[in-house]
Amino acid sequence: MNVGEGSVLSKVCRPTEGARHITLIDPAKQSPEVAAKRAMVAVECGTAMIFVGGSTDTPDTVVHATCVAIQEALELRIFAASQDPEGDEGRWDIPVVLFPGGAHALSPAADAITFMMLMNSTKREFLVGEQVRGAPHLERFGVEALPTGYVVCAPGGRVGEVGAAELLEAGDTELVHAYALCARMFGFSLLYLEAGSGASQPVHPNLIRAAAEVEGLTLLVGGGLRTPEAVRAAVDAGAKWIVTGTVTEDAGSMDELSERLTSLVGACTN
Ligand code: 1GP
Repeated sequence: MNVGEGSVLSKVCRPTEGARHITLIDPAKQSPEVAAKRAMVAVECGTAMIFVGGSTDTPDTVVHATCVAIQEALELRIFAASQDPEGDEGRWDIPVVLFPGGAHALSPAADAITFMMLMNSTKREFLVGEQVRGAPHLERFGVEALPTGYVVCAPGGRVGEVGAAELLEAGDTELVHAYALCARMFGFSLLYLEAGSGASQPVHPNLIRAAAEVEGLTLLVGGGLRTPEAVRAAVDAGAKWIVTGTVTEDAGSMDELSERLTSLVGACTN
């Protein structure tokens, strides 16, 4: 729900102390109604952006229904806040951003999309093929593209396999630095270091640190971040956005979700 002034990109790249938190909702993992409930709990806990996507084989109808449900829930919260003298409408001004597995997972109801090149893929499809297929749809939808370099690091998980990525290992600091330089030279604004959803280990802080040395990119880090300590290590190394998905899906109740997200969001700034 991008109702404020300015583009989503300007909000995403705004310099901040510490990092901000993104909740990734995979439309394949729950109904649109449950996705919207989870997203609202996440915003209450301080998450600053919602990503919708993840799985590679979700049809766009499911992605769209999830985006619509989340946007409607945010609109209701904004309306409620506008009726309350002490309400804070800005709190609910949260971008809903597609994080697609391919050109099939798009929706006009999103505010923006991480328009990604999987930079260390060995397949044309993920370097530029899906992007060429998706671009005309995005143009028609008027969904803002956030130019993003996407680099998959070990262990890499399913995205590493499906994306045929040459995984970066913990010691590949020069290589990740070169990828970051390359991303900036392509004109990308965002660089996303990914360990894979549900990864046993998150991206090694040395890789984050080496990528963060390159100025002019906003650094996102995700995959396997489950504890405040792991989040803190990523933030200390230079991550500006922390992405978590599995902790949201795994939570047994909305209370448990709230407890988990509060501690992870807190670790982004403390
Ligand atoms: C996946 O980085 C995200 O693209 C989130 O990973 O599910 O491990 O939090 P998790």
